[in-house]
Amino acid sequence: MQFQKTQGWLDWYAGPSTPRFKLPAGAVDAHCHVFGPGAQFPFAAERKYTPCDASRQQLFALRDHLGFARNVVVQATCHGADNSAMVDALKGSNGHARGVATVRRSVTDTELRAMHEAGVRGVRFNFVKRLVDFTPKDELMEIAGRIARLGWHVVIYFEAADLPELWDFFTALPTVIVVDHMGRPDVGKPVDGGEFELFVKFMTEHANVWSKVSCPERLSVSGPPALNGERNAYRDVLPFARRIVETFPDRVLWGTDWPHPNLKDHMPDDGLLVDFIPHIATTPELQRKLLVDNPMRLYWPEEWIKAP
Ligand code: 0GY
Repeated sequence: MQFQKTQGWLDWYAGPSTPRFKLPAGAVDAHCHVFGPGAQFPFAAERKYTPCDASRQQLFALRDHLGFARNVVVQATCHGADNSAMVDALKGSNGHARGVATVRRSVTDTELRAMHEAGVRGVRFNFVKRLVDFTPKDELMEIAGRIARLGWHVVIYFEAADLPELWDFFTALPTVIVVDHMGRPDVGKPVDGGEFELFVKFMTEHANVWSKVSCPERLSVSGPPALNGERNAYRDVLPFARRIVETFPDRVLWGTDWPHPNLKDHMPDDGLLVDFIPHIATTPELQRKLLVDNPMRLYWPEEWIKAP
């Protein structure tokens, strides 16, 4: 099937630079997606955008170029609850990728078990209104109860302003919870202001809550490297990410977010994104936890060997 990309869609950046920061051995890109290819894995009828293609082969080429060893492939909303493209990526990864799925209440136990076999270890609940239609909370809670039995976790994606309303639901979830992109703080507000303090309190009071400290390119208002000419761009995001990494070093993950859906102004060079990491995780120990120990503990616990 042929798909017409959403008008103004920015394709992922071909020819990313080689990062100056050398990733630790065994590093995991814990948030990335595949899109189609649409001719093989058609996009969902209920999607809110139609992306460019971004295949598993292209994802794995980027992984090798940047120096990552593994990926966590998160189901993108353009595929709805049809996890075929994501599962195909896991199956083609030689055990080097795990996945996070989107499922509906109608998913069968057999389907869940097949996804587990393929490497799925979580489901994503998305509350970002421009990306998805509303799903009743009782349906999500029922799904959470079922996937908890498989040892999976729940990934949640929401915007900072919605945390107060979602708090009771999130804190009732029975699994590990992984928050996408620090709950999308407004980085124009102070890092010690009320909005981000609420997110820190969420993580402080609930030891089952983890956070991805990813997506500076999505959160930044100060602009991309092409505009300020530095490899450590997106400076306005630094204090937020650094605070989460330093306060919760054992509950943070990092990912490229390749192929970067819905960016309107610029497409980041993924090599530059990797060079952002040592500015938020400033010691080798913090870097090892962020990039190796934490994602391995969550996604490959059977292979994770705690560093001495
Ligand atoms: C991200 C962010 C976005 C999109 C999706 O699944 C998706 O469509 O996650 C976004 O538009 O903010 O994490 O990829």
